[in-house]
Amino acid sequence: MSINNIFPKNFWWGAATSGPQSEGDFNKKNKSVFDYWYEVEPEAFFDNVGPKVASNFYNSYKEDIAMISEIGLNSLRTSIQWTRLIKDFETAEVDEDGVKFYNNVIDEIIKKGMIPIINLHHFDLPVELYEKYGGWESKHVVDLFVKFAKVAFDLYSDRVKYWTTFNEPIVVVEGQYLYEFHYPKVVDGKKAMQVLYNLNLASAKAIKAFRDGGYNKDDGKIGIILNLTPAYPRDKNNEEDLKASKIADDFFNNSFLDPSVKGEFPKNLVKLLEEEKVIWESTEEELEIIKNNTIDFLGVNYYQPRRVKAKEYEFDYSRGWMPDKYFDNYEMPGRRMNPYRGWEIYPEAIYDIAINVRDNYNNIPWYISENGMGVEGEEKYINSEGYIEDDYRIEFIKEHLVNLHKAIEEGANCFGYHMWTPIDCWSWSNAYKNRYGFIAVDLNTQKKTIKKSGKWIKEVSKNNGF
Ligand code: BGP
Repeated sequence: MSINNIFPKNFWWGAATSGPQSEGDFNKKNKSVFDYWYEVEPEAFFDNVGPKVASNFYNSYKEDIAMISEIGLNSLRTSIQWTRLIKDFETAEVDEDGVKFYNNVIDEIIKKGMIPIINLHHFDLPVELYEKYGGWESKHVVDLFVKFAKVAFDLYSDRVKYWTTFNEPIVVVEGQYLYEFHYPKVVDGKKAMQVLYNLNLASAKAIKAFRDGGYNKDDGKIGIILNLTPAYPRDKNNEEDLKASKIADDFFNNSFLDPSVKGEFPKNLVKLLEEEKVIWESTEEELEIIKNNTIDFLGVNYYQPRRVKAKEYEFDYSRGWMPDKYFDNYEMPGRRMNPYRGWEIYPEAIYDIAINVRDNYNNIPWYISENGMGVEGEEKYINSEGYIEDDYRIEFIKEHLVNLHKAIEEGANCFGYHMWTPIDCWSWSNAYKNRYGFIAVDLNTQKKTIKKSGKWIKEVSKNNGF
């Protein structure tokens, strides 16, 4: 077999999941906003399935990690649930069962020869902190997050060398404060911008705590996971379209990428928010913290591009100011879609992201921390041997990897590729509608079976390419 795409030495072949999407709420003493949302509005979740059982990782982590290592992965990301590790959020007093559980998970990952990457926040704010303080609207919550982060570093950084502060923080801004797809479904542009700022501050403060505490001494590194959705203009020769795409990029990508890598918010964004009188409250001291505590490495989640055009109609202020004042979404004719998720498939964007990071973000070390394809009704692809033949997923991965490989050959500093997700897991309000895993879960029995893509990735990992 000839291998056309060889990846750099020690490349991470892995996959990502999160605490709230895999563990289930077994023995958890506190509730996240998702646990709570399911309690009060179960019909908001596909087939009324909530996060209670998820993929049962709390109970089956040993078997699950064994399966994940069986498909040849050398690295695995999950997250620590704030609501599992911490009993009292103000004092950061731990819950002993949570401490033990994450100890076991981390030890097991390492025992199986994989690198653990541990994330601290995957949309799962404790609901108590929303009720008391308005969640991420509050700087007190920022400080409570830092306390939680310190506890996690203290407990696990002897074994965990790769930490990330947040997964897709812009989704918190979009889902909770602009576009109503996550509880509490507030629509408030000004609050949204304060939350955006506070999340950046929380990340920087956690990074500071990591370095001040010396958790980086023994090769420990800390980063952030951002979902980058490059904004492509309808017509790149049309100035208005181009302007619209630049503003969309500033809002949805650079608003976290710039502070995380360069320590500063994009100047044009700040100017625009000042003019609109929706700029966040900040202090000199906080901005210094953001400036001085940038990331060691970047995780990029890439699923879909964003296509925009100049505004066609005057902006409707009925719900107050919104970023959408400056652009309209553009449905490009002929675009390739994943119909189950409603996301465009455009593998070339991985190359564009890589070149952007190379040229405009100091070529910082980074990896693809999520990429994947959610498909509904995969049981129809089960073959006579009893496993899912997901050739569409293999094709999807190959196309993305070819683009990544090309960028690496041109100097992109990418050290890994992680799929969303190792084992089919619970996906927020889509619950178990679309499946993403290398390994399937039968929800009735919790039986797990390796898909064809799982067998395929094992070869890719073994050969360090394909
Ligand atoms: C990313 C999230 C994951 C995961 C994935 C799939 O944005 O980080 O948590 O859910 O998307 O998307 P979805 O679950 O919405 O189909």
